[in-house]
Amino acid sequence: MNLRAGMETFFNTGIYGITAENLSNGRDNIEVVREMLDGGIKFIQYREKEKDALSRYEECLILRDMIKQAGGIFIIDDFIDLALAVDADGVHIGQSDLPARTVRRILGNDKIIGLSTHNSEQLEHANGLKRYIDYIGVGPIHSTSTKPNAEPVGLTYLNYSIKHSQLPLVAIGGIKEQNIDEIIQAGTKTIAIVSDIVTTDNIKEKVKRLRGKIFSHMFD
Ligand code: 3NM
Repeated sequence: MNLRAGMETFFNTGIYGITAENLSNGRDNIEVVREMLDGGIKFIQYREKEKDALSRYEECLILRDMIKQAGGIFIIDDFIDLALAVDADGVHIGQSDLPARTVRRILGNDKIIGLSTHNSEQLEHANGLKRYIDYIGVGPIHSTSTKPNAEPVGLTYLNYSIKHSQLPLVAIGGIKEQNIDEIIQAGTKTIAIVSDIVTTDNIKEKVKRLRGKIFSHMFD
């Protein structure tokens, strides 16, 4: 596989961290990302739908420098212009965003592109887009108040995608320390967690425990 620069980090990180300031118990995204990095997360997505463009831009300039210094990869959810403006490492897009091929044309060849998928048809379609995208999201595995209107896909679709995806995948949605084992045992190497990390008092220790579970399974 010919990996885009930075994608090796995707495989090595175990946990894919995603911001959610509204769930972070009064802490801002900068503080939360600092803790994630200290806990060893190297692949971080900025997901922020509420703030205005200028606030997002100013925050992402700081995050980009912090994450770069820590040797991490910085992905921006949805906003292609923001990713270009702050020279992030990539973007994550959903099924109703601009087509992957168009996003690739806008971003050029060096940026990472991730695409959310929620069923087998979308997975097959993503396989056909593998020239343009670098990884897929698979979820929501369980129902989650972080994305309340999304229908959970369960382990059935996770197992299907592990078998059939021609791209690296990240499992997401309702995954927590208490139920992560079944996701790991299914063979998932990269797992995205929002609320179980950002709501925790000691994010660094939480992340260490979660990553430890994934890596100990790999060496079983
Ligand atoms: N994307 P939590 S599920 C941002 O299925 C997001 O594409 C999903 O949050 C998808 O870890 C989700 O708190 C929310 O359940 C994940």
